[in-house]
Amino acid sequence: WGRQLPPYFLLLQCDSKENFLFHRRSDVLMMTPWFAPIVWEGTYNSEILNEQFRRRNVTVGLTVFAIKKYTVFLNKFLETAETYFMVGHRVNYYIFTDRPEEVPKVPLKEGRNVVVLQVQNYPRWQEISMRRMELINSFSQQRFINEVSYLVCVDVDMRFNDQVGVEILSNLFGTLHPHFYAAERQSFTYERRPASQAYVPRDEGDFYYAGGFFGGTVMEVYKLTKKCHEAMMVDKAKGIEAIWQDESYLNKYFVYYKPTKILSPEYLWDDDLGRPEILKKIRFLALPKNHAAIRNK
Ligand code: 2GW
Ligand code: MN
Repeated sequence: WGRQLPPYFLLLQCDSKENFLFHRRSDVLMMTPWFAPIVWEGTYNSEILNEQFRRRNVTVGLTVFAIKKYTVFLNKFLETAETYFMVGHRVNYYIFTDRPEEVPKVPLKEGRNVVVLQVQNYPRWQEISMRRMELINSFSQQRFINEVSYLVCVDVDMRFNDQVGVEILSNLFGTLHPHFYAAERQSFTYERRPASQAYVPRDEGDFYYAGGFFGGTVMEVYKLTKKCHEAMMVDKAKGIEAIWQDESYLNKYFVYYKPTKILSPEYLWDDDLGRPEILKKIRFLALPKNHAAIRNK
């Protein structure tokens, strides 16, 4: 049964990394003012977390969209996910695509499945990106709710590069955008036109979150995607599209429905930004893409 814990005052005095309860960093913010943990390497114990989630026999759904030429990203994405994503846990990959025949056959470990979901293509790339909210929403209700506990919703033009495990899971989580994790609120690229449903006033907003990595329980992701999709439809009817498409609506949502956990930029990095000392791990990395060649084909 339980482990033997040293007395509390010893923990406070103890600076040793040998101590299995020593998990803190002084160089980064580890918790929001609403008591949501911010996940950085060195702030948690994956052995304990893995035990907790294994005991619940949790299944995690990873949603990814590969429309048109973006199927080229699937092979590296899936291969690296097999190495680093939720190792030792049950995983369903949900691949939304208009080209099911281009989904590569990647060897999967036990307890892991690929589910191909055929969807239509939209001519505008902005629409492809934004319609993800609608599709995740409708499949959450129809399917995901019966198959998985948590959803992780990510971009496909990425590779896993280090462990992404159950430390990310919580009711509702978002990821600090790699360009803005150290920036001031004034510089966040929220939608600033009051006419848009994604509008965030200058004196509101806590962080700037990335559109390419969010998730939570199926119920919370259902609620998030519903609100974001509805907001997009209101804007569309008025001929407005938010400055960063789905990312803008996501950021609006997180201002008023605050995430219960936040992932550091370790979970969505771009090497164009170098590799600052603060990053002990780079877990999920943007692939360089030839925009001209891959877009609007
Ligand atoms: C996207 C832009 C231009 C031309 C095509 C596409 C495209 C995107 C496509 O042809 N097929 C496709 O499947 N996608 C999906 O949309 C794919 O899953 C991709 O990862 C996602 C977002 O597009 P992406 O990754 O090219 O745009 P980023 O990396 O600049 O994404 C950020 O900004 C987006 C909104 O502008 C989203 O918020 C995204 O989550 C952000 O990471
Ligand atoms: Mn991307």
